[in-house]
Amino acid sequence: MDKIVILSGAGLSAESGLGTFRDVGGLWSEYDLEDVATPQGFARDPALVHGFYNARRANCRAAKPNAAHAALARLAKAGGPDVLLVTQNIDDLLERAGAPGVVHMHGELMRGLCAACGHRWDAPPEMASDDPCPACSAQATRPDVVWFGEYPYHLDQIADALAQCDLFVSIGTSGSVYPAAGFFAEAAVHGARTLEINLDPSDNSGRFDEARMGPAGDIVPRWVN
Ligand code: BV8
Repeated sequence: MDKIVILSGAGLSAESGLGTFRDVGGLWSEYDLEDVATPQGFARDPALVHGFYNARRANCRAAKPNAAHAALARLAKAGGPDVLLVTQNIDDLLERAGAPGVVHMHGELMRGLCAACGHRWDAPPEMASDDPCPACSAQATRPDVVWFGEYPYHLDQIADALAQCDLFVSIGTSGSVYPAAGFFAEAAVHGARTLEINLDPSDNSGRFDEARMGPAGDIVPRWVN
């Protein structure tokens, strides 16, 4: 079997009702990214940021995986170590669809992080800064997500996979946030074929070997099968 790396973005979860960021009416049209997705914004107003993520956590709990999540879960289960699901998304819909080994490079909405000791735990529905850390009791609770200016998670594991894969697939991302947006070029330099599945052209459309435009819920199951 080909070794495949699949990068997903907010468009993968759009048909599950979770907002994207940069589409019309997206999250960045309602909130200023600087206020809710940077460490500086969190330092200025932690309650605003926790409120932003508590609302998204409630939406996520109410959402259901869609046909694209289910198809990727089937592929990852069948492919074992040859298929790596890397996601920019912080929702847990791929896991709830049964996908194994999902790599959340921008963190996970359903986890809390202690800024004092680094402990991570399953987030309660509503999280606040003064929630005591279950490990060290410090009141330094933040969402376990990667904000702008912070280092994404699992970059070494992702770089190794990009260097060895035969096929790189990008699904539901505008290709506007780095380093994720550069992964397709990294894979291509190492000889991989590249495929983009997206509703609309992204920042890097035209630089992929192949593109299939349309809703992930239609395109991904057909591509997987
Ligand atoms: C970092 C938080 C240091 C969690 C997010 C070059 C190299 C490295 C860094 C940079 C660089 N240039 C600039 C930077 C800095 C910065 C950056 O990229 N800025 C941008 C704005 C220019 N990057 C960082 O700060 C990153 N960290 O750089 O560390 C470093 C340096 C070198 C090397 C390594 C590290 C940290 C970035 C993470 C920020 N955190 N979110 C959260 O709240 O979720 S980013 C945020 O945007 C989300 O994580 C999201 O995943 C991400 C990308 O957005 P998309 O998923 O693409 O969503 P979007 O709405 O944009 O697009 C949706 C797409 O879906 C559209 O194309 C649409 O057509 C499509 N679609 C819609 N519906 C459907 C669909 N497709 C299919 N079917 C549908 N139904």
